[in-house]
Amino acid sequence: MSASKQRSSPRQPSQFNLETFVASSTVSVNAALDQLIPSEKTRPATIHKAMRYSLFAGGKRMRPALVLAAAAACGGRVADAMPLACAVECVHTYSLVHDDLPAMDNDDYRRGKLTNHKVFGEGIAVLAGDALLTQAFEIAALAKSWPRYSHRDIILEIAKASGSLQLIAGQVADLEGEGKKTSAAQLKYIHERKTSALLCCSARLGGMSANCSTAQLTALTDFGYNVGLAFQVIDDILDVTQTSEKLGKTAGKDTKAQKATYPSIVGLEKSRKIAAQLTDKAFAALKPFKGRAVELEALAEFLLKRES
Ligand code: GRG
Repeated sequence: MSASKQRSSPRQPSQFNLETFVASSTVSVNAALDQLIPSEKTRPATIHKAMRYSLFAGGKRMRPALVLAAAAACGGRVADAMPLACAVECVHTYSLVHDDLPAMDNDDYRRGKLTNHKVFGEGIAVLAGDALLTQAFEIAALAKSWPRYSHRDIILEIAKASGSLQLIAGQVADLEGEGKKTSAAQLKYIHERKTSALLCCSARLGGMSANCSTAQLTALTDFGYNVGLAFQVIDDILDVTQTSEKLGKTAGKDTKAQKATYPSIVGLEKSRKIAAQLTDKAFAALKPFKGRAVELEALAEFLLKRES
């Protein structure tokens, strides 16, 4: 059966409820993050307030959900995956805090709230981002080890996804491309790094936390890459089709900043088609799990259909 056929077949509601999975994983991730991040009263209080402000601003927690879903697909335990789910959310939140700075995207709203620098000032926002990134590595370093994957493997995984060849590379290309003519290939390069790398890393970390086999890790990489790219294509579409209220951030910013996006290069309809095709590929990648990756399948479908 083709992946698109699989996707269009209705799922039994009793089989798996994604809403319940995401809601309960969000509650557990929030509780774990609350334990892991120094309290607002810990000196210097300002930095911990700023870190917590953005971390608990109401993000969708999609990367942690991916970590936990990938762990579940590999038969892992939530407790073993949780530190890594928290680590990726710290990296993600750092990237948003820095991306919103006047020197980058210069945005006033994120997750429906004023951006970090609007509340704490630019200096503290830079430091809050730095501290969140550093916190991710501390969390991973303090996590318990796994037989097949060492702390070195885990730390490398996070470092590579957030480093100058992936997340930062995507941001650099994005900054340098503003106002210039961008080809579809260049745009794919940006999206692969700026967005897909951390989503792919999330899926891989979930598998690694469950001591997954090499074949499972390959499947999760393929899944994460395609879901990650689809995520950004959808993000581009939402930027031009949704309101700021719905998105919790300024809508239409990409067009205003003359940023290349999938809709601006290939149009809205083709963009939707590309996102669906990437989701099909993500589904196909899950074949080795023989139907046991229900959480990942449901997440991929949800991400394709999301409206914010
Ligand atoms: C500053 C190093 C550095 C990198 C910035 C993440 C990023 C790169 C820029 C933010 C803007 C953007 C469009 C990023 C692409 C990834 C993306 C769509 C982020 C938003 O993720 P969501 O929708 O956000 O999961 P929430 O708030 O729900 O967590």
